[in-house]
Formats: sequence, structure tokens, C-alpha cells
Amino acid sequence: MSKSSNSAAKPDQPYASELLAANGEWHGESLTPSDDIDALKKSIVQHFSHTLGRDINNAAPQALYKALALAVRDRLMDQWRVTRAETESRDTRKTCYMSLEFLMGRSLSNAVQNLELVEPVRQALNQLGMELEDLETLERDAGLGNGGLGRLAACFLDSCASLALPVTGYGLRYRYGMFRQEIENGHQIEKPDNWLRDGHVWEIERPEHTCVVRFGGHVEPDNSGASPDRREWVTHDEVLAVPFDVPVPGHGNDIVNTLRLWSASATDEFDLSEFNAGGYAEAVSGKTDAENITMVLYPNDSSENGKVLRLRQQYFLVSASLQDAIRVWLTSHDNFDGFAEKHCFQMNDTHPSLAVAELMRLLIDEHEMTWDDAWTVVSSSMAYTNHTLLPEALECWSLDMLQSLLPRPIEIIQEINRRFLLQVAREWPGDVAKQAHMSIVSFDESPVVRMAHLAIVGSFSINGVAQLHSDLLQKGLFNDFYRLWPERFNNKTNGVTQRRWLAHCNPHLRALLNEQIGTAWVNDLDQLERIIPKVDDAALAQRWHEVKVQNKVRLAKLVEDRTGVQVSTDMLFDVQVKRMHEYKRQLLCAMHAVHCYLQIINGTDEGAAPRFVLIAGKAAPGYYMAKAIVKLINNVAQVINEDPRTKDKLRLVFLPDYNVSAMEVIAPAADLSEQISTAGKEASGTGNMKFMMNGALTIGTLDGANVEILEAVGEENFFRFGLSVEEVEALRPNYSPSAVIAVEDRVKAILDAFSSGMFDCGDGELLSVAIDAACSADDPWMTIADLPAYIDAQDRVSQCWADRARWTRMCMLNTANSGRFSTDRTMRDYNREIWNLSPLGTQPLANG
Ligand code: 26W
Repeated sequence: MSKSSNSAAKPDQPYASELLAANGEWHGESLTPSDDIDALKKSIVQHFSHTLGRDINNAAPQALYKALALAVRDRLMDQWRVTRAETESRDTRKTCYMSLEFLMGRSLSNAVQNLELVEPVRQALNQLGMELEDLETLERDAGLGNGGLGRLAACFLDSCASLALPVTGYGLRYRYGMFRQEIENGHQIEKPDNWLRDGHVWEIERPEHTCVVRFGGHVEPDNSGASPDRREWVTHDEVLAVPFDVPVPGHGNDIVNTLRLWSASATDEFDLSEFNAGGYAEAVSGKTDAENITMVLYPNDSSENGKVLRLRQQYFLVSASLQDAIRVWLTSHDNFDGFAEKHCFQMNDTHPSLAVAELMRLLIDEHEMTWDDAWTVVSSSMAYTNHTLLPEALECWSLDMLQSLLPRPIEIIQEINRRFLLQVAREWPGDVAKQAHMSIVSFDESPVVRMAHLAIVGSFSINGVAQLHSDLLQKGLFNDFYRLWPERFNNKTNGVTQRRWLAHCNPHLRALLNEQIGTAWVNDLDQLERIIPKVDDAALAQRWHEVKVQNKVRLAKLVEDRTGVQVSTDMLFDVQVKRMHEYKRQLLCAMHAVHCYLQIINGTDEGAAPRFVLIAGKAAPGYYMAKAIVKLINNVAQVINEDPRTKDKLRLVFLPDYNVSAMEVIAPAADLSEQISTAGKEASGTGNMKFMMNGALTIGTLDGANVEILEAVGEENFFRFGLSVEEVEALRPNYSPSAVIAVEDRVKAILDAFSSGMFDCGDGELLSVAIDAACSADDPWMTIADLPAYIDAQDRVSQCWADRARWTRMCMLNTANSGRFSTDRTMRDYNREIWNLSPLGTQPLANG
């Protein structure tokens, strides 16, 4: 392979030899402060008065939080430096996990737990007159993601660090994360999420690793003769990518991995012609164009609206991240031999799939490789995870837009496609339709680039996120590709990290589990099976029940604080929290609440469990129907909650501003987990796993990972209902909601209640839009088809609730069988079948 143009020689180190020698210690003493209580107290006070310059006599709570966070951060700095050095060493094979979203939530509590400092920190704070829980909740969520895909990336990082896997997360440092949701008169209102307003303790800016990313301009032939495939990208604009590193501590293993978030900044070179013409202010304000790139997270979780800014974000992320990997490589190599063996680039959905073209460009144009050598590197280091089967979520970018924004990468995409179509023609000679169908660039009049096709053609591994989803990808959406390259396709069922989603968020259950089976489950979730032999222990069941009640008290308080609605902990907490989307069928849940209400007012509610139905989730700001459903739920809630007849029997609440921290209160308190999507639509789901782990029972369809949850816990401990994938597809051509309504009085009564105006609250039109859609024969989500079976399943829930011993036993079995839904298992699967990394600290380092 060809030589790189960059020199691998180290620059002269201008630093004092004393400083270099002191890397991690000072005159033989470790720089890491001690974990004992006095040292912690001293650190907190020092940061409060010296780093933050505050006065203890008028301590702002935010400053106290920050002082604590800084004290904790000090205790991971050395481990972070050592982990980075080993990860970046020439012998370490590593994964770069590229994602437009990382939904990290809060960091302080996570760091305290993973550094195993909970007790000393708690005591240090107590001695200073403070409570850990009070300070923890002052931290703003880092909400740099929409939903499942972003939170999955965050859980992956926790598990990789805890398994000592050399994995670096690469993402964007959005100035504004996921919007804050307020509810006004039942409508969703979006407010900006200024999460950096008070500063962010958990990031370290690394301006020395800034990269330059190009946009616009055009391409010219290259006359240097360096490589026959090289081209010159000229007259482009440049934007700086400045990295901010966030530490990702593993649990109790001295590993601290890195999440590197790029922030866009203008180059210091302003438009001089404008400057000289006296337009100084105009030249400087041109900066905002560049800096807008990382200004805001796009709040869409299922449809792409083709905005050029979003495309700029995607390219900005992949270009900077790949340049970064190459920079590190060239500090210890002078060519690219072995680069592919030491790197895996995992693409979280198609959002970073321009990486396929960008790595080609960097290798060919910047590092003088031939096309064939570069393609060998790219196609053996890229891997792609698909997270959705919904056609509207599959990204396509207009060729025109790509040509004007990224003239060189699009040239490369077209060449990749040309070569790929030759391969298709060899496999299916004469089949032009096949070529049209599989082509990366569509054959339309206004062609688009299908990003999933680019990702598949460029990757050695393509995975879905639950067994059912992976099967459907192979049988349906990607079938042609599967026939061409079956060996590339695999499944990796999602998980969640039990450190956040059980140990941290459910301290009472953690204590009970620790007492019963020891603490090993925190790093080995299969240990939870040791609860199985104890599920008939009545005394244990009673304590399990008491833990649930305590958690329900905590959630009830949150609900009352945010909505003013009071709920009794004697009620069955029936919970559906997730993004608002028609396929997730929050409408089904609302219709069942109406069914319960009608039973109460008709006096036919005998045997019905007293229920608190809790729904929460954000609607994409431009998704009209999802917003109509939010309004519908709020209207129904208002009628139910204000009717004195429902007292002690039924409450319905839409909790505003659902986010990671809210889920940490909700999951431990739920009795019933609603996972009721139309079969074949939810790729996996991960909320379903959080609820199961915390001992909620699931009412669910055979969709996504529900199938595997059911398999793990058994039919008798799961409320299954509804059409299967095959049944949905078989029914679709003859689907007739009116036929269902004609024979189902319960369904008719619900719809009559809506059409009577009972829930209109002055906004009947919006409601009827949602109800009419569900009653149409074209309803893709087939809500009415599943409604009778859903009501039956809810009746089984009510019956079961009446027998508390049986219910609690089922809850215990759900927790006990949730081991396989740990992201520790997921990451081991990725590592065994895709990444092939050696855990840090297990390999002798040569030339480290
Ligand atoms: C605007 C572009 C876009 C398109 C699709 C943004 C986001 C998406 C998604 C479909 C994102 C997403 O969150 N998917 C979810 O991923 C989870 C983790 O794998 C799964 O558990 C969910 O089932 C899936 O909907």
C-alpha cells in the first residue's frame, strides 16, 4: 500500500521534562486523590471555593452540585488517561461507534456508582450537611438523542467500558438537545433545551485535536500523479470540528472510555475581501453558518425531511471522526498496512453512512491510496446496524443536494454504485429491474441516494436489533442484498444497562437483591436467575411488594408535582412511555382507558382493577397526527379525572417532558408495561426491557424484542394479545374496521363516546382526525383490529391483579429472567461476531 503523505514523526515536545515525568504522579505520589471520606470532603470544599470561587454563606445549589461533580471527576482522570493511551496504542484493535445521537441522561450518579464511591460520597456529603440524592437531581439531562436509538448508544457505552472493550463513541455536541415538552391546554408545546446553560462539568475540550471539514466547491482532476484515483476538491468552504471528550467510566474496573462529541466552529480565516471592503461585522457574522451545524438536534424519530443542515451534520460527524481515527493511527504508523485489522467503524443506523464514502476519500485523496486498496480497507472495517423497518424512516438524499454540498464524496458514491451494479448484473444477468431496485442512486427522474444501500454495500456486517426484526430485514426490506451476501447479515438483540436501569434507578430493589443473591448481578445479570427458587417465599414476596409500593410513592409525587393529579399507590400503575407514534398505538391505550371509564359510569366495572394509566412521550414537532393523539389523551384524561365517579377507580395522566431521568423514576414503579405496537413495526423496543428488569408485567403484541421477552419469561407470565406479523399482512387487503365495530359492542361504545363529543373539550376536530384515521380501512396500524383482543388481555390483567400473591410471583419471575436483556450480553455478542476486540489490560503492549 502507498505511503501516507503525513509524517509519523512526533513533533518536538516543548514541555518541561518535569511535566512529562509527572504524567499521573508528582514526586512519586499519585495525582489521583484518595477515595476516603475526609479527602472527598476536602475536594468538594476546594472545588467549591477555589475552582468555582463561591462563598459557603450563600451557596447556590448548582454550585454545590458542580463542586461534587468536579471532586468525582478528579477521581477518574488518571484512569481515563491510561485507558486512552492503551486504546490508542498501535496494537489495540478498536471500535469507533458513530452515532448522531447519544442520550446520556445524567452523569454524576452514574460516575459515583461505577467508581464504587456511593457510600464514601454519601457520608462525605452528610458530614457537610447535604444529601447525595438532592445534588444528583440538580444535573440537567444530556438529551442528545430522540429515543430508543440514542439511549441504546448510551447503554452500549456503559457496557463496553464495564467489559473493558476499547470502544470510542463519536457524536455531535448539539448546543440544544431534544426539546423540552410543555403541555398547554392539552397541546404539546416545544421549548428549547438549553442544557449547557450552567456549563457542563462532564466534558473536556480538546482543541489540539481539531479537524477541518469541507463543504461545497467543486472537483478537478489531480495532476500530482500521486495516485491514479486521486481527485482534487477545490474552492470548498471549511468548518472546524472541535472535540469535547466525555468520560465513560466502567463499573469497578478502572476503565474510563471516551465519548468524543464534535462542535462546529468557524475557521479563523474570515472572508477577507469583505473585511477589506469595510464589512468586518458581516464577515464575522458569517461565522454563524458554520456554527449552526451543531446548533440543534433534529427532533424527528422516524421521518427524514431532507434538510440540508441535517446532511451537513451527518457529513461533519463522519469526516471529523474518521480523520481522528486516522490521526491517531499515523502517530505510530507511516502507512495504512494493518489499519483495517485494527479498526471497526460501527454505524448506528444510516445516519453516519456517508462514512463509507468519506473513508474512501480520505484514503485516496489525502493519503494517496488506490481505489482498490482503499475499498479493501473500507469494506472490511465498516459495519451497519439497522433500527427500523418503517419505509418513511429510510433515509434518501437528493442527488442534487449531495452534488452541491459534497461534490467529491458524491463522485465516490457514484463510482461505488457503478462497480456494485456490475456485480448485480453478473448475479442477475439482464435483470434491469433488479438493478433499479438495488441501486444506491435511484433510477428516478430526480434521483436520490438510498443511504441504507450505501451502508449495506460498504459493510462487512449488517445487523437488526431483535431476532424478529433481523428475520424481517432478511426476508423483506433487504432480501435482494441478503441473497447476494447472506454472510454479512446477523442479529444482535438490544439490551439495556442494568447499572443505570436497575442498580441505580431502583435502590430498594437493589438492596433486596443484594441481600438475597449477593452483588454479582451488577456485572453478570444472569445471576438474577438465582431468584427463581425463591419466588414462592411469601415473606420475600411481601418485601418485593413493599419495594414496589415505595417506588410508586416516588412516582406519584413526580406526577403530582408536574400535573397536579393525585394517584393512590393501591392502583395498578399501567404505563406506556415512548415516543409518540401511530405505530406504537398510544391510541389503543387511550381507548382502553375510555372503555374502563364507560364501565365505571355504567356501573359495569365489577372485577376491573383500580388503574392509574400513565402515558408520556414526545411527538416530533411536525408530526400532526402524533400531536393530535397527545391532545386526545389529555382531553380524555381531563374528563376522567374530573368525574367524581372515577375516584379510587381510574386515573389517566399524560406526563409532560418524558426523558431519561423521568424513566428512572417511572420504570421501578410500573406494574404493567404497555408494548402494544402493530406487529412487525417496532424493531426491538428497549423500554420493554427496562420495565421487565424492574419487575413489571408486560401486556404486548408479538413485535420486536417482546417475542424474546415472552420466550424468556413464559406465556403464563406475560399478557400476549393481537395479530402476528403474518396475520397483519394476511388481513390487510380485506381489513374492515366497520366489520369489527358491527360485532363488538365494546368497541362501538368507545367510538360512540368519542363521536358524542364527550371528550371534545372545545377541540373536537383534532380528536376526530385521530379517531377517523383509526376507523379507516386504510389504517396501516390496524388499531381497531387489535382492540377487542387488547381489552380481553386487559381483563386478564385485572383478574390477575386481584390475586396479589400470584401477581407478585409473576413480577419476581420477570426480573429473574431478564438477564439476557443486559447490554453486557449485547456487547459480548457484537464483540464475538463483529468487532473481535481484546479487552483492555489483557494484551501485552509492544511499543505501547
Ligand atoms: C430522522 C431520521 C431518523 C430515522 C429513524 C431518526 C431516527 C430514526 C429511528 C427509527 C430511531 C429509533 O430510535 N429507532 C428505535 O431504535 C431502538 C434501538 O434499536 C429500537 O429499540 C426501536 O424499536 C426503534 O424504533
